[in-house]
Amino acid sequence: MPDEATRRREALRQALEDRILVLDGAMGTMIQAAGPDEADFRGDRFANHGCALTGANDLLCLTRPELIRSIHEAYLEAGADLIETNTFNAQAISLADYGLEAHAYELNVQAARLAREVADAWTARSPGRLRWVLGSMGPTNRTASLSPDVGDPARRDVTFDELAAAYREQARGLLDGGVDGLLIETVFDTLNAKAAIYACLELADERGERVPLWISGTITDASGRTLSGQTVEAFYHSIRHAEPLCVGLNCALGVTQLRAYVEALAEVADVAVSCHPNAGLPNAFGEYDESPEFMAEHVAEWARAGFVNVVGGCCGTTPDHVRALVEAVRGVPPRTPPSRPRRFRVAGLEPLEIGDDSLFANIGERTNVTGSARFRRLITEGDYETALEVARQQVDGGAQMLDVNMDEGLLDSVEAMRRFLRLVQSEPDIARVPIVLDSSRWEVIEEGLKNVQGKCLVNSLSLKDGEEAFVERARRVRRYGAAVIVMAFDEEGQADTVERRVAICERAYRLLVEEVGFPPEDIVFDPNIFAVATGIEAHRRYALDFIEAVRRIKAALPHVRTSGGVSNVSFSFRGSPAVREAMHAAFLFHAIRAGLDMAIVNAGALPVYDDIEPELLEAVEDVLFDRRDDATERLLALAERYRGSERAAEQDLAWRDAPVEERLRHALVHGIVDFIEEDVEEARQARARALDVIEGPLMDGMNTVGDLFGAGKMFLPQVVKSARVMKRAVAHLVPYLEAEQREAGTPADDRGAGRVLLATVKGDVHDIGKNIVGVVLQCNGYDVVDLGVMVPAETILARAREEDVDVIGLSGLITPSLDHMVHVAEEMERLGFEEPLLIGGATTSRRHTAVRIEGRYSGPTVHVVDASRAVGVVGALLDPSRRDEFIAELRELYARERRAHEARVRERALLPLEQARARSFVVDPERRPPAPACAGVHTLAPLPLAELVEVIDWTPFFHAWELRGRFPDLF
Ligand code: THG
Repeated sequence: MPDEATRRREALRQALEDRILVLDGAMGTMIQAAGPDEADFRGDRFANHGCALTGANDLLCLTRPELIRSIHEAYLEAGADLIETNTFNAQAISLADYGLEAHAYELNVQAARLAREVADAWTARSPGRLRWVLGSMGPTNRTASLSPDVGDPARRDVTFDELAAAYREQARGLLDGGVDGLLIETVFDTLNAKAAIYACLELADERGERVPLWISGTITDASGRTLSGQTVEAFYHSIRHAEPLCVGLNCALGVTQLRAYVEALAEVADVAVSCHPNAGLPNAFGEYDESPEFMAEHVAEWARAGFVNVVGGCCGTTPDHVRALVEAVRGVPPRTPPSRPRRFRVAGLEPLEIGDDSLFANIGERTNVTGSARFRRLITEGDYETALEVARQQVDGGAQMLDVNMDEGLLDSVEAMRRFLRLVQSEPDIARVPIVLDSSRWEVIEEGLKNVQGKCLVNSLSLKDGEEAFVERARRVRRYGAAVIVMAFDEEGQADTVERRVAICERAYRLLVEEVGFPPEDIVFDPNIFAVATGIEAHRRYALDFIEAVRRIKAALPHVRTSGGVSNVSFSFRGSPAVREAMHAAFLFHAIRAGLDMAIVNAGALPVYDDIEPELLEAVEDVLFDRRDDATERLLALAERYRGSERAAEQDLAWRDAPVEERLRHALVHGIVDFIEEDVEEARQARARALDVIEGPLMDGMNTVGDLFGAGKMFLPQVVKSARVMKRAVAHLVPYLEAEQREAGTPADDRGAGRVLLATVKGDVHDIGKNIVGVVLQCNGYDVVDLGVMVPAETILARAREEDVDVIGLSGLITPSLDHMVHVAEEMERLGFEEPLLIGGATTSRRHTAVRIEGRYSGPTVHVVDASRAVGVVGALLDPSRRDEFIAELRELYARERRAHEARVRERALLPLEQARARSFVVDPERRPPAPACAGVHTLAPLPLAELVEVIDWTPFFHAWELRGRFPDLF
């Protein structure tokens, strides 16, 4: 490549760090304004073309080059730093509409040359200031993830391979014509974009060039998702492998509607961020109304808020818009991309992140033709609809990813993989979770990669066929943008000692990281779970050795994750589900403590560790830990007793004899719905009010669930079941609660004693606590506006205005919710709210509220410890005679909390390291909660953690960055 071009690309990278750059505005609007007619489109060259060409805008580069040149001129004259080639539709797939597909390459070369000439002329006039050309690559007129036919959801208009071929040709033309980068834009389907990325990466590799890629997605409506259903964060995870120079959003919405999404993108993207919005939404006449001033005013605010590195315009914008944008961002420093920690991140329609010690993830195993006789039958019989239900059950049962395996001798596995995954993509409840592509055949995995828009996990690669094949496939996996499971398997076979397991993983790690450039956080090692208690001497240490291998791999190989197929361990006990499930729960309990990050499990069928009968647990752990020579015999003998019996948790009805409070707790912990109505009814009749049942035994039961989850003794699938029981219990009580409310006297108007908005914040789906608060408030005469779960800040605040609420209550159970709450508080401040803000949910605390939230919002901010306090708090806030005093006391309390916090931080900082260690549970492995409860992402551990947090401000949990700086080795 000529030096001049390399220098320009380097200068572009540098310029993005130095200032906010301005991209040009719409090409289409300008062409329309010039009003070319059919003869213009045709020119001499296409005078005899077989079909009408009006609207084939890209063709004008050949037939009316002076028009396109003048548009580029106008934008550069307005001050744009970057112009886009007139090639939005110039690939064979879209050009086929005009019978122009044969001219794709030529069109791109010409368009690039044209833009290059104009840009270079401007650069020559002011050599200190470069102008760059981006090759525009639109989304095509077909979509790879959606069916064109409602009757056949597995149908597609276009395949990944067709898209990749068309994009490849387009990219080749653009590069040959001299563009400085490729802009894959207006991405409404991430699978289309992934095909474009695949083509561009492959081409760049072949040309030996480092081609800057720029990827810009489109949010199509107020759902905040792409047309194909991804959230902004899931979209970013899915295209991150392009290592883009810049990622952005464009088109579809105007500035006002786009703000929240640009902000969300700016939060997750560790590269430059761009935005080129429409001039508003098209009006009834298809025109765009937002004026240059209006647009510039908003964009200036984004720039000052630090959201953007590049701004520009899309449909409806003109040189005047660009001129206004140039003024708006002049002198405003560009956003500094955050450096994000290396984390395992995959995505379906929604993102999934696994951080250090933060989250253990279940992968549903049942969508596997070799692992489930039922699923195999459904697939071989072609009953895909019922097969989809198997997937749905896994996700409903708490699976956070889905393992899909079609390896069956008599099946066309490639076709089955394609068909099933396409169907999954059309079910939003299932497609929500990332897909694990499980096959021992590369063609099947590759077919999977070509049919899923999200970021998948490939299961698996190994050194079985030697280094060359391994490296080659890993390169391809990377180009498709997937993470990878590597099995501890090499040319000699599958590793079955700790040493071989670790050695193979180390070798694979070096190859992946050093030779392929694979990001270590995208690597998951599976050091082989084999069956124990097989009667074969050599198998006795299999479980122990797996766990030890996990420990060593995590210690030796930075940033990697570990996984395993848990049901393998219990193969010897087929026919005895109770024993198998006990083995799985016990195995997981210990493996997670050793650092296991994810596992392929039967998500609906994991008993609670503490529930395993002590005798069975001991026998199971004797086997898993190889504690006795006769461990297998003893477990087999015990299994006889369980053989054919129902599952452990359900078989024994002795719990029915306990007092009703105990029964309710039992039902909640074990997720048993069978008796819930009768038990709740019994409890209700023994109490004065239905509300007392919620505030008493049901809340107690949920607290037990919280404790067990916090201690790693329950897993997310089980907590999901508990939530169902709770919902059924509350549903039974609702009519009584309503009657009590009526008796208490219906308030004068429908606002009741006041109107309270409740929402579980964005990113969080947990709503039991919030629902209870809602019920309790309603029973006390308040009008509750419940927005449900996963509610973005802008929705919360828009509805709060609309409904004119008196109080806003935010709920959340997982740690990232804390940040979202801070964000809502900041937004309330920015938008001039004054209403009280209530904070509640398992990860929230008075300390966090005082230290991180209260200071961001001038209105009253209150942490509500549990649902039973909500009424008291809201009552005090809305009673004019008590309000001021209550708020003054609160402010004093929180100020004290902050001082105490600061004192603790200071004290820690002054403490000699040894003492800090001695006082800190963080460095004490025994007292450190196991993975699921650990801070970072998922935690429901209010109690043990709340106590422990008193001992030290645990960084990920409370974001105590101060400590991290001073005691780097503590964290
Ligand atoms: N590592 C990785 N991938 C894997 C495995 C692994 N994929 C496949 C497998 N192992 C994990 N999945 C399963 C799925 C089901 C069972 C075991 C492992 C299972 N099935 C019942 C049985 O065979 O008894 C079937 C019962 C039925 O037909 O319903 O146990 O280790 N990376």
